Amino acid sequence: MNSLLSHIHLFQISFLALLSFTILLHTTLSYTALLSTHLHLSLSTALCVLLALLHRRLSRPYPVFLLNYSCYKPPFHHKVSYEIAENFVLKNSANFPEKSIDFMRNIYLKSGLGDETYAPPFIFEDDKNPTLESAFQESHDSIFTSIENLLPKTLIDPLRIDALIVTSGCFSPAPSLTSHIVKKFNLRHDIKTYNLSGMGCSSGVMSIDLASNILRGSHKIQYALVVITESITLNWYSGDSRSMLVTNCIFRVGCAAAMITNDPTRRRDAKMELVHSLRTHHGADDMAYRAAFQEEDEKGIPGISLTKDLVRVAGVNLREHIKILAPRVLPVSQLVRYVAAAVAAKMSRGQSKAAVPDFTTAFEHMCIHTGGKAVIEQVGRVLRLDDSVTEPARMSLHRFGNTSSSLVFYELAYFEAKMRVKKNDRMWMIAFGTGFKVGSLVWKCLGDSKHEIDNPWNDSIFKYPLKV
Ligand SMILES: *[C@@H]1O[C@H](CO)[C@@H](O)[C@H](O)[C@H]1NC(C)=O
Ligand SMILES: *[C@@H]1O[C@H](CO)[C@@H](O)[C@H](O)[C@H]1NC(C)=O
Ligand SMILES: *[C@@H]1O[C@H](CO)[C@@H](O)[C@H](O)[C@H]1NC(C)=O
Ligand SMILES: CC(=O)N[C@H]1CO[C@H](CO)[C@@H](O)[C@@H]1O
Repeated sequence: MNSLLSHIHLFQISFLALLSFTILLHTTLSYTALLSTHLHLSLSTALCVLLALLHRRLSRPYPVFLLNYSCYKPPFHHKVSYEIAENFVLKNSANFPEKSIDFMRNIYLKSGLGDETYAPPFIFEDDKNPTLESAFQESHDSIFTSIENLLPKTLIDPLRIDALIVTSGCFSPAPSLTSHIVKKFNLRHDIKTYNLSGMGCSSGVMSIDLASNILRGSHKIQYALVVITESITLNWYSGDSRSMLVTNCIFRVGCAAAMITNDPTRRRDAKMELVHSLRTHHGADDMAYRAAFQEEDEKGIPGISLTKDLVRVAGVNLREHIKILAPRVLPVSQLVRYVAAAVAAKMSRGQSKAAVPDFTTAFEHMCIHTGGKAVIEQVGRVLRLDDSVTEPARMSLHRFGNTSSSLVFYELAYFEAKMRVKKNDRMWMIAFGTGFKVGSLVWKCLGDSKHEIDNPWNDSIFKYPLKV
């Protein structure tokens, strides 16, 4: 960092020195030797151009790398099958109507979740009460373990972390989760911390975008630790309103930690470089705003209600989002075809199908939001992707459930466990969140995937992909 600083200072000083030297040279010489003026003029112009080029290179935004990441895998005994979940519901609510149980069973069986997803710790305790203490236990287990696993992989001392970003959608205690991490890992007292809450499932993508914004413009901040989690303990819904019961069926425990850096010398040992990021917000529209909402049911029991519009909202807003993203990522030939098709669709006044760019020409791999089966299917429909492209999303849903904002990293781990990543491959992470938000990250892979012992899929990858 210091060397970079002095580099820039040295450069500015030499720039000024050279500039004054050329002006001086130019003026004195033009008096004495009129004939050679031309020569000096072109000499000084060349020098200025050279310096301007150098200046542009040095003042260019820094590159942003994903150095390494880790995904939390809860202990083996926290796995839940449908039987365990149902058993829990029955014990907890003695007079739960039979039809609500049937409804949940139905949702669960159609949800695409397997029998190995992980439930929060309180489910396995004797009194089964979602207390604040058990919410802390869930967050601490997942956050601390992810960071402990990540640090040795990045080979950096925790004291070198300059910024810490934590995102947890629904659980926002005081002091914040960032403080819990600073305390636990004894981080520096001048660390910049950001805790993001209430941003839903897309906040994993949003927090990487935030990290990149901080890192691109600063030589003072070099390493940003990003922790992406959700605590579902206090979101466990105990009433019997249908739109809220859905959440118990699909929300599961998960957490990811990522180390992001702008140090160009780490390119060699980084996993990926961030090429683009895009966030769009559709909250001005009523239906989009209400699609997933935390509220109380008729009996005053709080929960997150998912409306029937959710899937449609995801589709409509995805279309808006890709209109902005496509020109930035598509190869020219595909872009031309897309524009031509869009014009044709417009001219035919809805007679022919809406134009959809073929994103498989822009990306080798896609980590598609695994919020739920219907959402994955909707993305596949809107982008006209075949099942092989949505496979990682469907398999992540089956193995880990809806882990909210961290889900795109479980998918990245799937690609790696399957050894599918090759150097220079392009990877797209796309996520949706309450609000309603759509977020994209576009990465360039810097190396081939290799066997990693702590990949969260390490004990189950051989079972996947499952046949539908
Ligand atoms: C990331 O961590 C793993 C260990 O889990 C290590 O094998 C790998 O070399 C690290 N870096 C990259 C770029 O994969
Ligand atoms: C997935 O879970 C998150 C919260 O953990 C929720 O906001 C989101 O609506 C869920 N996705 C779907 C499609 O249900
Ligand atoms: C899988 O990774 C975990 C750490 O996340 C490790 O404890 C375990 O030994 C690994 N298992 C295998 C089979 O590699
Ligand atoms: C932006 C944001 O979510 N800030 C939160 C950080 O943490 C404190 C304490 O937990 C909250 O009160 C803030 O709302």
